[in-house]
Amino acid sequence: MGRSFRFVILGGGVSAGYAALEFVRLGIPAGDLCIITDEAVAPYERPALSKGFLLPEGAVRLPAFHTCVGVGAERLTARWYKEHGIELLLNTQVVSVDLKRQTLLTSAKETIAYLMLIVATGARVLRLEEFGVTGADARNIFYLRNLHDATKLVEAMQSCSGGKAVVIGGGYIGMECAAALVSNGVHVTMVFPESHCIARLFTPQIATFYEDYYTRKGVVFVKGTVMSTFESDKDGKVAAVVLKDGTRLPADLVVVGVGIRPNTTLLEGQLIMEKGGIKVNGKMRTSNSTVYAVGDVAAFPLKMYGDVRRLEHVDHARKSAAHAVESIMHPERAKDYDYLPYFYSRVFSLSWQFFGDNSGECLLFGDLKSEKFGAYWVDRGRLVGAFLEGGSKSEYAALAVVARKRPMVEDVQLLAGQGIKFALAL
Ligand code: FAD
Ligand code: NAD
Ligand code: ISD
Repeated sequence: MGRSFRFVILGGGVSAGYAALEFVRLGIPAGDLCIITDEAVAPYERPALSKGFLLPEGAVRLPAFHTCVGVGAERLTARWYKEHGIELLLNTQVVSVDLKRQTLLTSAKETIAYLMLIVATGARVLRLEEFGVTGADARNIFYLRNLHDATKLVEAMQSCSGGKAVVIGGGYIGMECAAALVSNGVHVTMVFPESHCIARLFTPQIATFYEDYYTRKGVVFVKGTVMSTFESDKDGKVAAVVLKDGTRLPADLVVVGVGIRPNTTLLEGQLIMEKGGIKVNGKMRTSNSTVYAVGDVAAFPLKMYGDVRRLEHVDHARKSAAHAVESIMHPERAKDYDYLPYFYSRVFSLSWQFFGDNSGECLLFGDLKSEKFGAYWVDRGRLVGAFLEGGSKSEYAALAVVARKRPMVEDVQLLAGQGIKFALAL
């Protein structure tokens, strides 16, 4: 039998870092907490990997972006964990979990026992092979989920200046990596099946603004189609992307962002699952009372909208982690998680934030030409979601307030006319 801890966090990403900080804030004794991660470094702010990390100049590198600098809190380096008596097991994969025995087995063949487990395993990238694409084992095809991926992408980008990249996928990774590639002097073609980018959130009108901006930066969009094959050269390096209709796009490198799958495999058959993730209650507790789940992997009750969701964004990872720790440490005072969805992105000199829900009718406001515009979503007479490009700190704060309040809207045209002033006046 190996070691035993009061609390174990399975996974060492964003949620793990914010959970560790909360445990320390709430005063756990040294020796109580163990974090097990298959990554080589202490938890870091994953969003930096597709933004500051990929910049051609002044790029951020660890230790600068360890959690929890993303919210302006302490920077938790490996030393911080040591100083607080937290066992941080790096380069260690958990290969099985036995919820009945309350033990985990690691790739180092150590059995670790826990009283309380927090599952913070995040997600893995979907690979093109899973869509039936052939030739995907060629060199210079990159995915982006962790520091290792980002490091390889930076090396390839730097040796490819003036060359051609094809970006597969028009979601967050696709759009942020395309911007980084352009900034690094690489010519970019984007290929995705939808009729517009960031289809999970953007309306066609919002997407047109970003696509036009990218087009002016030289990006070529190939929409409404998917790829079928990669061609490689005699050295096994990717040479071209071949689309379903036979179009051949020459490529020196390819970046793929076609979505993720939550890392639930170790818990399947042991915990109740929902929406592709681990079902939790308002305390982030799973169907087993000694197990909590947080971040990308958790399907949680979204109190504001009365439904269950799984969110793949950093703000929820941070807050759900802190909430689980609060629930574990102070069950008597813990309330149900009452989350306001918050997403954002930054590309080139653009920056947007969104709060709430993108359901119902979308009303655009502001001036797209001046790069300062926004949108409200109105569902069954209520303002439920708010988006703003190029806002100030106080304007974004006002968006959060309006999305939380969900005021009734009598005249949608008046609301669109008022624009950001409506949120600021609340
Ligand atoms: P993760 O941060 O992915 O952490 C999971 C950890 O568990 C990883 O370290 C993983 O290696 C480890 N792990 C998994 N299985 C095991 C195992 N069996 N044994 C040991 N360790 C294991 N969201 C935003 O809102 N805004 C952004 O700008 C943004 N940018 C992003 C940029 C990139 C490149 C990526 C990949 C994501 C971005 N996100 C962004 C999403 C955000 O980072 C995630 O929602 C967040 O990281 C989820 O936190 P998590 O702790 O659930 O998972
Ligand atoms: P995503 O869900 O944002 O986008 C997936 C995209 O894959 C879709 O938009 C679609 O265009 C594309 N796609 C699906 N099937 C395809 C196919 N067969 N061929 C080509 N394209 C196909 O996922 P992502 O962009 O891969 O991002 C991965 C994760 O990282 C997500 O959880 C995302 O939320 C997170 N992330 C978030 C941010 C942010 O919030 N700013 C930034 C980066 C990453
Ligand atoms: O939320 C974030 C984000 O977008 C980043 O780039 O956290 C990181 C840090 O701010 C990086 O230092």
